[in-house]
Amino acid sequence: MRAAFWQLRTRRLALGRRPLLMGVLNVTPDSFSDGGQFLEPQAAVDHAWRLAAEGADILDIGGESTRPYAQPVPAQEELRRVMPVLEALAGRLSIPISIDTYKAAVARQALDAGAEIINDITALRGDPAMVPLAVQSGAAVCLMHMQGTPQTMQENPQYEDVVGEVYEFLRRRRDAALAAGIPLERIAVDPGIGFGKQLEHNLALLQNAWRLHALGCPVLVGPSRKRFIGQVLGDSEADRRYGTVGAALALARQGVQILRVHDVAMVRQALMVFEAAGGLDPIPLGAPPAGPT
Ligand code: HH2
Repeated sequence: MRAAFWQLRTRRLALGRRPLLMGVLNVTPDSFSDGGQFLEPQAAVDHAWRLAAEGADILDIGGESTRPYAQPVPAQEELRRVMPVLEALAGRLSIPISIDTYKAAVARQALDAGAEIINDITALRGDPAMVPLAVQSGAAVCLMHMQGTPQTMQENPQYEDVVGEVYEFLRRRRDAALAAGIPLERIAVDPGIGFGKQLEHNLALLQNAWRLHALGCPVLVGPSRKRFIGQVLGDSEADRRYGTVGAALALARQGVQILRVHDVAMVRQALMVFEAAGGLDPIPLGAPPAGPT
């Protein structure tokens, strides 16, 4: 059931026991945790190299913040932000590049410049030209769940059964992608932590991420530095990198194949030690310690 690889445009990513890391590069003035830090193309390019050196397996480049209440950015502006960075990296960086956009005009130019993955927070619903582009280009796609839009999603989001509803949504979006001609092996699914969810919804999705393996696609989750961490701690000012590590370990234990994170070195170190210390092994609860009989 658990997908063992993700087919990208020109290569295949093997998905083992330990999750791969998708490093986040936000070329925006207003992203919630790192807005403005990498708006200068050279700062963004430098950060991309740093993420790769820290062990990122994928680089996810975005030119529009989708934090709650963020205003949409015209495609021209998004392109102006991301293309110089993509052009400086493509063909040089050895790890595959993903473009975090729901606009086909942005994805098209990014793919032309060498990107391999369309990371679409609208699960290919945001722009009618996105599905044909994904089919024709052979790009891999990440389909993410969101209730509402970034402008409305945090206005009292409601679910009867958040895990079941997110699963059903991703199943329907997967089936729509398949029907349009995107092969299963190119599709990843993502429960969309923080996108139209309250604390209880985010926690239920984190606890039940393993259920998404039944969709037959790699599972990608983005808990990095998100608000639920401060809510768990009861401290909105806390340094959320540590909580991100906690979420990453919980997701690794459930076999989640890809984690989208800002702090690649920190999460990678935690995952490597977690694996070495048996954190990914089944726990033989109740078994007596081995010893002389
Ligand atoms: N989260 C964000 C953006 N893109 N893509 C996927 N597939 N999954 C996510 O959870 C996800 C995502 C939001 O985080 P960030 O990019 O750091 O912030 P902003 O949208 O403010 O740029």
